[in-house]
Amino acid sequence: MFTIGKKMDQTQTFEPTAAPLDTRVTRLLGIKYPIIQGAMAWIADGKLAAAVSEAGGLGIIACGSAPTEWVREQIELARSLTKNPIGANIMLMNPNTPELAQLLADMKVDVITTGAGSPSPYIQMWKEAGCKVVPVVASAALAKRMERLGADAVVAEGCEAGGHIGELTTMALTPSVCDAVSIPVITAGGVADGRGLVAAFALGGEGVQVGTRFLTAFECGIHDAYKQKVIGAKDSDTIVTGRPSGHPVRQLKNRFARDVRKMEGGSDASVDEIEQMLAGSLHRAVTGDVEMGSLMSGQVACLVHDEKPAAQIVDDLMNEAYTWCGKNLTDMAAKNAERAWKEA
Ligand code: TUI
Repeated sequence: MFTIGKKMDQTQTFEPTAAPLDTRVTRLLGIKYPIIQGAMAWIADGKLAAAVSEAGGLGIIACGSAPTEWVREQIELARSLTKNPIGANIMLMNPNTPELAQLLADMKVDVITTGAGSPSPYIQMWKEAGCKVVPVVASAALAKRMERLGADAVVAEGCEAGGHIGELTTMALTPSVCDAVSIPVITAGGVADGRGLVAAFALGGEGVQVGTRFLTAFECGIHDAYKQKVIGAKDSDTIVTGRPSGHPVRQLKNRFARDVRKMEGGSDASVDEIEQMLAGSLHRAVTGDVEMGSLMSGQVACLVHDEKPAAQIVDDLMNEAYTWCGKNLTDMAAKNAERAWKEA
């Protein structure tokens, strides 16, 4: 049983009901459900990660561009809140990556995910420290390279996702990556409910990574104004900035995103001016500036209608998926492990 405080003066109890689901991903990571919480920079801290891990999924602390000491504290916090495995994510564009990579190895974090680049230089060190290594990839070519270097699984992230994205949709990317590698593939980008989980399994996935749905978890510390923007979003309310610079980022439409797009679209703004505008934009959003902050979010914000405990988000995802296709989920996962979907 979980006791969850929504606000300081209010507690709710929540009884999880979903049966465990056995897949190669749950076995590899030592978790009950094949649900990984996406690493959202400035957002996914030790408290959110611990709530997801305690609920039977895998919570991930996003190192983002935070100082090394903050990351250490969040790992310690998460470990004080749950005995279940937890993960940490390194965003490889961060210049502090070598120091963070060493910290995660020293602290023997159960699972390390990476984004926005290739973690090749660090995989061996992490494996030697006993960490499971799960790079996020946006192409089959990178997935293949990661498998060769010893990755335990990959997250195939389609461009429906929020934040920094690649080019391919989830619908094309998951099966393409499954055809390229034998290790388990975890589908990300566009998954916010049980239908998304079933769809991910139908594409060959053996687990899902879910980010946007957790933005409105009670344990997610972003400003309420950001949460309300996610809850109010329609399917057409996200926009991608950064394509001209080669760093595309999906976020909710607001004045900031429109201004950036205008500057990118042939105005006289210099690269420096655009970079100045981007600096601190996610932090502004997280602290409540919903007009001039970057409200990173996936397209599935349109499927998020309420705030609830992380444990309930996990439980709902599983129960919806079971309602949709029951025990077939276990069979699909087993067939996906064998890449056996072409057999009768
Ligand atoms: O990393 C993410 N999403 C992120 S990181 C982030 S922090 C940020 N803050 C401000 C500006 C920009 C970013 C916010 N969202 N997702 C994982 C991901 N990785 N998506 C796509 C990729 C990816 C793309 C290309 C991974 C590898 C890659 O190519 C590397 C190679 O060498 O081929």
